Amino acid sequence: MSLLSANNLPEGIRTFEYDRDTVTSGIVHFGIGNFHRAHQAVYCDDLLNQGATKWGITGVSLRSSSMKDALEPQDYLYTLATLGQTTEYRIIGSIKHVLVAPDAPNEVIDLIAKTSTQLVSSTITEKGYCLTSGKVDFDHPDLQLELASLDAPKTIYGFLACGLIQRAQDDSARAKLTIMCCDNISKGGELLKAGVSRLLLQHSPITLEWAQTHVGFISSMVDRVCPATDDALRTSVRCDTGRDDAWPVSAEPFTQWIIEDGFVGERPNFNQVGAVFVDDIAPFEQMKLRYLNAAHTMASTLGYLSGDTFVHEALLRPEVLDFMRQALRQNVLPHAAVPSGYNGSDYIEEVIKRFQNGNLPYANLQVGTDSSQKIQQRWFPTINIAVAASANIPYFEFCLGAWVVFIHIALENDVLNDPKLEQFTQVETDDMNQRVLSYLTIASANDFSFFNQPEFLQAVTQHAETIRANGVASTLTEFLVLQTQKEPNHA
Ligand code: CS2
Repeated sequence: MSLLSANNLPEGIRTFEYDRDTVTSGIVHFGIGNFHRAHQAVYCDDLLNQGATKWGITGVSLRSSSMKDALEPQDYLYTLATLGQTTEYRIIGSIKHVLVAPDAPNEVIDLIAKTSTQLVSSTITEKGYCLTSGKVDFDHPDLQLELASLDAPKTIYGFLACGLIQRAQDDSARAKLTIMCCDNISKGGELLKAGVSRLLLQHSPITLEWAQTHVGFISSMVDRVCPATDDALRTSVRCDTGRDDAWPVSAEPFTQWIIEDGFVGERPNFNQVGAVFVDDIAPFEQMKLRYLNAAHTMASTLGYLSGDTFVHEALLRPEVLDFMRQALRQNVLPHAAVPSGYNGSDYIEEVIKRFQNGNLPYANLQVGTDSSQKIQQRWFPTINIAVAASANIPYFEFCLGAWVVFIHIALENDVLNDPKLEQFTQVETDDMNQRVLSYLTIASANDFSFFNQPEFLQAVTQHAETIRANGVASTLTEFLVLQTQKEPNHA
């Protein structure tokens, strides 16, 4: 079996059509994970196929060397397996190199400073932004270290600040740079600007001044469901392509990229390969987070408690499918507008259809990873709006109760993967009301006004108690019977 290469591929295996030796890295991307490799890197591969050879990618890993270690021996090529009704394979060549920031900090800084770099983007997951209640938390230990000194940057903010300080030595138009967030967070570009600006104010006010005219911070809405890679995928790739790929990636057929058009340097023509540039990104971020991502966390939480491994298995349960659909229709749709040209009810059905893809092994525990950070973006804003409007949101009362039970059981099973793991383990009480208050506080719910509504919290506790005592299936069924009686449009 030969190592992955783009030569002599079997019939039907698509590969790139450009000479990789002519490709330069106009893009530096923080967070070379599966999502980036199945999303932005594919749009870049399409651009490179059109001859725009300056839009290759150098990846930066802020923590682990595992992706570099896996891809370097295969010259950073990898296989994308698109899991529709059939599986389609494609060799992606847009990633030219990967740096591991802790091992090569100066190379990372030099790359950000290099004027041939025109775009820095990020998929570092919610926890990578050091947020509390959706804002950059400058009390975070890593940011405290960087406020004291930029000699050893640790966060994306630190590396960007160091790179801009170096880049600011060149005052030309070539030095203009766009920094783009590609994570599932609201106003990600503004968060990047806030973190970088605070460090520049501390360490180089002159660079902060320079950045006002030379650096643009933008957000984007990214969408493609991409499961974690397992040995089953590696085996499929080996059998179907005749190549060994150390770290292939799989994804659903659907892909979407909406980009805030605030570029200040050169702008890759992503709109020529399926992305859309918009002036106002907020409606798209809101639709993605409060419909798709909110539903993903609902389905995966109920699915895990039901004993299912994957999201599509959970949605084979009528009670889970009905809950997710009605939660979106009854408790999200009235409080979260969708962009003009979109229909919320249609979007809900499209999301459900995508999640029901039985060829897409997306694990409930993968969605459950970092859930203390995710629900702040996905659930809390809608809850806050509804509670402030004195609107009933029984589905959020239920799924928040289910989330509390998920955290507790995942802890007992030693499978909880969350940046607040230590705090969760320190909650030792038999009182469910206390557990609810403690877990929600750990998830920063106390920063939201709904946390001061005792009726809401009592309902959450009651559901948590019943789910813990009777199991999720019967509790969910009873809940839905009640809701069906109350909701004339519950269909
Ligand atoms: C998922 C997202 O794991 C998760 O939290 O909800 O990664 C989701 O698959 C993507 O946002 C889909 O675009």
